[in-house]
Amino acid sequence: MFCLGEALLDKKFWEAILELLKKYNNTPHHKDGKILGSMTTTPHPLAVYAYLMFIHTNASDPVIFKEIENMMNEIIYELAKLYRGGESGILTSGGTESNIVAILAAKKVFSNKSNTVIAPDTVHVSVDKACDIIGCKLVKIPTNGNPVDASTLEEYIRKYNPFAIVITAGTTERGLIDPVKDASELANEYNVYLHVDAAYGGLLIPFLHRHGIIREDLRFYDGVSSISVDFHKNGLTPIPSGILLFNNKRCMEKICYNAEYTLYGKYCGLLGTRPGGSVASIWVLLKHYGLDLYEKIALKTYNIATYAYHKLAELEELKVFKPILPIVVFKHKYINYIELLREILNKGYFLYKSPSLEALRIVIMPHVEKSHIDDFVNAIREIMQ
Ligand code: 0PR
Repeated sequence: MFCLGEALLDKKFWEAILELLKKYNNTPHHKDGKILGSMTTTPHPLAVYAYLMFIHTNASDPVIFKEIENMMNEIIYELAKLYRGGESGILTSGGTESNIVAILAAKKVFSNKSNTVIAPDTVHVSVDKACDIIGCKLVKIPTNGNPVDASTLEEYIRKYNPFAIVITAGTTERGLIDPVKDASELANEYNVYLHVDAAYGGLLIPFLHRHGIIREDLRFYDGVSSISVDFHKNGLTPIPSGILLFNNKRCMEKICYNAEYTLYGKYCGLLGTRPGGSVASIWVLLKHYGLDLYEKIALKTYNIATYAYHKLAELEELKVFKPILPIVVFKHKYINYIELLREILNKGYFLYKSPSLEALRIVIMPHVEKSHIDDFVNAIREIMQ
């Protein structure tokens, strides 16, 4: 075994190791306020501590690591309160795996339907990936950058007889919220699997709705089969930590495979070995702070997004889209957005694109402060001078 023993006390040993690591330690850090486009953030120190404490554990083995299983059950219990339903779920590596697994479950539950998934064209690329892997056809509903409307959704259900509908609660490029309740009613009426991709919006929407900031809510309305939510986005836990919740155990059983050679006898989901540390990191934050932590984050990020919106809107040359969730999208009225992005990157900032709007995307994650926005707006002013 790697027993460091005496070496740990040896100053020279540490100097050598640090020297080695430092060569690669020039990555940007979220706290510098320059990473403004990515849905990543600095994990909470307690979450990191818990992750490290359970770093040796495998969340796919509830026999050896039954404590992880118990933590997972408590997480699901808490989330079931938030979403008012969802009796079972698995840890995933994030929104991509969650979408793939949800569509796989749907295909197995509704094997009598056509081999088609329908989704608004704002859907995340991982759904294209899922259909490629599973071998299904993905029909995208044109939305013109708006949440899908119920009558169009119904028209597509009638036309394609899909086995699954995927809608998004917090779209990647703009933070739009598809109508979860309307879609759930249609899913019920037409007996179709409805997956709600809330990878980004899952920890924001219920709280912003509660505070009257947004109209849409996110819950297990009758007809919603699964909801995915990523804790490594607004949940302050280390990557990878996604959760896929199912409204009933029968759906979840569909994505479990026999593995008789293991003590548990089966594996659920896409991954085999998966990090128990991720479960521990979600659990410790939920235990210590409760859902209040996420409520605070939702309100803080939303307020800063509103601040950023107003600050950017002061610049006449920009067209700024009003934030729905804490995503601020903007474009220059005359300069092409790719060209503008190049200038912004030259200033040391990292933004993403919203290609469907030919615009740029700022995601206000928990690490973003008002002062970061002020500095960024000054950088934009300099570019435009
Ligand atoms: N669903 C939605 C709505 C998302 O926005 C994303 C990720 C996913 C699913 C997939 O989640 P995972 O990346 O956890 O599998 N949105 C990230 C973003 O827009 C995707 C990303 C990831 C982008 C890595 C770039 C990158 O390098 O920031």
